[in-house]
Amino acid sequence: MTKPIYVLNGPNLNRLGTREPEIYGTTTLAEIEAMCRRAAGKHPLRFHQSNAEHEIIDWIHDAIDQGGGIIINAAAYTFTSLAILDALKMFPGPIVELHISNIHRRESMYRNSLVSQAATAVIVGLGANGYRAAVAAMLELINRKAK
Ligand code: CA2
Repeated sequence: MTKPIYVLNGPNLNRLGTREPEIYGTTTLAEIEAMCRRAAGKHPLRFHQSNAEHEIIDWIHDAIDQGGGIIINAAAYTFTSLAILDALKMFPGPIVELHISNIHRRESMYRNSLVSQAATAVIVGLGANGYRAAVAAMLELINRKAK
């Protein structure tokens, strides 16, 4: 059975496309989900967003039990959540950390990602297209491991 790719999104990302378009663009999260599903093709994909830390942790636990890879935009939890980092460290497969904006060009509080300590790869600054790139990269990482 093919293990699904989990695409996990953190707080406030459900409001994408509604404000700060100069930083985050105009694409909504629903459009990003459709983009991810197209990029994944036949590969199963679970797409989630929550404003609650514990829900994100529960989805990481689901992925530990049944996922092939995790793509995560933990939003503000990226910089604060040791609990999300601890959960990600338990995941045995590839993890792609993703940010729509280039966090390294921003204020200092956005530069120290905890998630990066568990990530296989990091994609930042490609806007919503970063999700498409992340799914393509994840398929390669999963297939490379399977060979
Ligand atoms: O660039 C990213 O993807 C971020 O993870 C987005 C987070 C921010 O805390 C990170 O530093 C970088 C914030 C998301 C805020 O959500 C918005 C939703 C609608 C409009 C504007 C922002």
